[in-house]
Amino acid sequence: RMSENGNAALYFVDRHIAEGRAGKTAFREADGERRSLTYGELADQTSRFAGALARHGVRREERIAMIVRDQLEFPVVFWGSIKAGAIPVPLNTLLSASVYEEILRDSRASILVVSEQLWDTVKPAIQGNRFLRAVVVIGAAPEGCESFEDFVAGAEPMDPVDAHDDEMAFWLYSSGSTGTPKGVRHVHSSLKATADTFGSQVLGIREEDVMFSVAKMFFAYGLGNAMSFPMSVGATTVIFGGRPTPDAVFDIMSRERPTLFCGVPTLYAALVAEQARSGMPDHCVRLCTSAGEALPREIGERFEKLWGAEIVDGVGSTEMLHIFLSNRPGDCVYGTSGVAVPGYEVRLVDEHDEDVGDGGIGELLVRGPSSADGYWNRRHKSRSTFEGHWTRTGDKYERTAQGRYVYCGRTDDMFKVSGIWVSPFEVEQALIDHPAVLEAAVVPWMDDKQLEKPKAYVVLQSGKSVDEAGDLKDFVKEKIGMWKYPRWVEFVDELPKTATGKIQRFKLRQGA
Ligand code: 3SK
Repeated sequence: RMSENGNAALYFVDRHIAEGRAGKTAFREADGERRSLTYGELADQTSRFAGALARHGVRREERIAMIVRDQLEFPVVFWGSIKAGAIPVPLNTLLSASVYEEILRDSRASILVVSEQLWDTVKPAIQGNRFLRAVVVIGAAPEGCESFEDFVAGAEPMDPVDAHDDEMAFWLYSSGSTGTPKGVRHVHSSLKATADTFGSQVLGIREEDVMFSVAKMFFAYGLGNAMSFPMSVGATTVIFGGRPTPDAVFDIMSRERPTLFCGVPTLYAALVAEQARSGMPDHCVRLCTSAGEALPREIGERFEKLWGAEIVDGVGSTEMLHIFLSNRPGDCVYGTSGVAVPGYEVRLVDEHDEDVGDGGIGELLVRGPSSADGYWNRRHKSRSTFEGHWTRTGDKYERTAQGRYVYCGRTDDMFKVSGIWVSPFEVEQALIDHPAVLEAAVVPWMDDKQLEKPKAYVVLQSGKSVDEAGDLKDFVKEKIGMWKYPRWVEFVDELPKTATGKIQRFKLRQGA
């Protein structure tokens, strides 16, 4: 488009003033001082933050790194940067100093905004960084930093700069399930594209909704759930900066009364287990979503029975910004990832890029309006991931005769036993069906003949035990077949996971 301003902040923030929502609560905190922010205050504070960036000499396309917990300043910094034409780069708040150091160097951010609670971790990461011109701390500013309050004090409000729909708006760093983080570059129109597709046509989000997402806003799943979807319709988001334990979630359900809840499979499993101990919370959730990894059928079914609300399980990626394959409210088949979200197309291909028919397993490719523009400074990886309009997901799927997609694992997690492909995910599902098992991860393990066989790492439900590992082996043999059962079972307290809940199987593999 040539004439209209495509700056995403106009649609998500300033439009609400013209539409009479200045007094409506956009965000309210469920912890700390329990502050809240109306759409009017958000419009004003984001304009002032944009003005503060300009006053500090920040130019268009400069990166604003954010190591910010879920708190009111998150949307202010994110949208304020977009208004200024700068590029907000929200980072996972759980990373180590060495990873922050690498990302800050890679992104060449000129401003870093940090929550005070994270300062001790971040401090060593900025020593020797030549690109940063200011470090802004939300809270009390340590020496050499500026407080957020001082940074914005007296700044002239700035209107959203003219931007093209296809212009870079923000980056997210994706670590995938392995490897070093890559900057994923997204454009202004992508946020609206995900709100118009998954947000509106699957979730059916509306102005009266109150959203609560346990996935934090630095993560693409949380960014859509807690920011762009509710802001696309003028709804309210409950923000929680702490760790979403089942206790904390139960408390928020009854105190804050969310109508939409976005979780991840591990949490749903823990909520079901918690419910058995402490009863049901008083809640008014009408619909839940799950992503990050496939939701085990058993957990979905048990949760829905207890809570009276469906979990719409779907799959998305940082590269596609949000969910592109999903179940639908009123048509959830647990154990599947559903079908393509309206506006997206998916294909399954074999190792020669030939289409795979129903019942076969292939890599999932997706095309749709929110795909990233590419990775920052990773030309090779960009070319092998974004192939024309299609994006490779690295996930293996099977399409059933009913046209639904069933997750089979990552392309690099699959392995062969006696010449037959085994999906670790299928073995994990079988293990999770055992009443004593909370979670499981399966990886290939070399036997004494140097042949690969499945090995399982198992977390038991609290207070439960199995007589011995042999019980589980027999259980799996009976459920899914002789060659797939885990030849070794190791009981562990927890599984290694990414911040977004994906099991890091590579950490469990031999020699990893
Ligand atoms: O992991 C997912 O399924 C996901 C969903 C939405 C956005 C981002 C991701 C990685």
